[in-house]
Amino acid sequence: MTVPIIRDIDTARAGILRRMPLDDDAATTTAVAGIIAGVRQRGDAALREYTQRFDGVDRATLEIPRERWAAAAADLDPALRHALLLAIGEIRRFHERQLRNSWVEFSVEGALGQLVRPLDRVGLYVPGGAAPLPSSLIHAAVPARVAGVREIVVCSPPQRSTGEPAEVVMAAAHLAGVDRLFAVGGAQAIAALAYGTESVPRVETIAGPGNRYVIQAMRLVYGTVGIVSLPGPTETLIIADHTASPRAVAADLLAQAEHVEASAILLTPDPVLAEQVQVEVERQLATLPSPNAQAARDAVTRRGGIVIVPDLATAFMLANDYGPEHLCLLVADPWSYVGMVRNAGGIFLGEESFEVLGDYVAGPSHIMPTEGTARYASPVNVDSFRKIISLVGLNRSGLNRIGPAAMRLAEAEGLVAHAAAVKVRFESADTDGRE
Ligand code: HSO
Ligand code: ZN
Repeated sequence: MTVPIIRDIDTARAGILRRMPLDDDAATTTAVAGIIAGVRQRGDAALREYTQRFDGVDRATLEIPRERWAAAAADLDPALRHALLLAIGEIRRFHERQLRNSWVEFSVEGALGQLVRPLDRVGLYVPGGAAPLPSSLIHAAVPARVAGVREIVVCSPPQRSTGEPAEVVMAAAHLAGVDRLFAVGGAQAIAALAYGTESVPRVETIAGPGNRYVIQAMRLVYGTVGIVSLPGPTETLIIADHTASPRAVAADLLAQAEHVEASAILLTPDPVLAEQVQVEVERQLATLPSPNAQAARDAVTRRGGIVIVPDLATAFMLANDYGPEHLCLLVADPWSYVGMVRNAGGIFLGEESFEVLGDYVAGPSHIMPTEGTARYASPVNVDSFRKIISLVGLNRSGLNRIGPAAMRLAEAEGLVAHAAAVKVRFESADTDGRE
């Protein structure tokens, strides 16, 4: 099956633009709840048992010593090491620009303000599996480091062949300045980070992508621990006009389509481009190896396609309704459309600024909101790892102005002791109980 061309907007809306809900089936939930209970009750013993069962690895200790990841970084292919360091530098610089200061505003009534404080300890999940993604480690660890987090703990499943996370993941942990690394994956890793075990410390918040077990575990432990986001399969929506290169459009669709369960969609007002891209996608698909080609074909045919829209305004309306993780603009003067975008994880502007650069080296975290959560959520950023503490430092003049209103509101709520706490401030000093 080739990538379909959909000529009717309602068909597109009812189909590829509707998103099939990800089935969080009852069996997954039951299995995950059992794993979480096991880790809560039996700590490391349960972690070792699940690691044996699910990863086929029997480890006496779960933590990977620092010297081990330092060695992995030292042994890394120099070009790969350089690429990781370049990416880390770009990500750091981008996130440094996000830092917000604490502020205190003084007036004759005293002061109000807010402290911005980094979280003490955060947990990052890095998937293992067939293709471990070191980029996902650095796209979470660097923002956390820039945020000022005291301790960054990474969990990543061990590979069956080595009993450790992939070399390149360990090397990335070293280069990104992670503090601790555990060879634990799956729902059990999320449970360990949420509740703590003898060896894995409990964290304040967890970030990172994962498979359906990992994501379901995040749902179930949310509240006990912060969860930055629930990343689902990656999504790309390209808006292109007659100025776009069919080869670049097809390449960008396929780049994201090769991720597991991805979706890749093109909206264009140009029927000629639509057909050229359809041909290009086939041509380029033939050059991909297995299993990437199968995954990519699946993404562009079953969960994606090309939609012909009447005009670019309609394309942006559909894109806003869909709220893609990645919105790629391959149109003349892409900057002129930025004001129209309300929902997207990231916007990629122009042919030289495509999403793969964002996946690795552009600077913003590639962990972006999926499944339409861009309606309310942001990419991973420094504030994912920081919190605000409010400061209230009023003086007598402030109290005089707003205190009576507090008292009246307390009375309306029947909260007598609240009202009394205001009232004593207005009673004379010689009855206040001081010596
Ligand atoms: N496009 C993926 C991130 C990624 N791509 C990692 C390559 N490696 C989700 O945004
Ligand atoms: Zn990608």
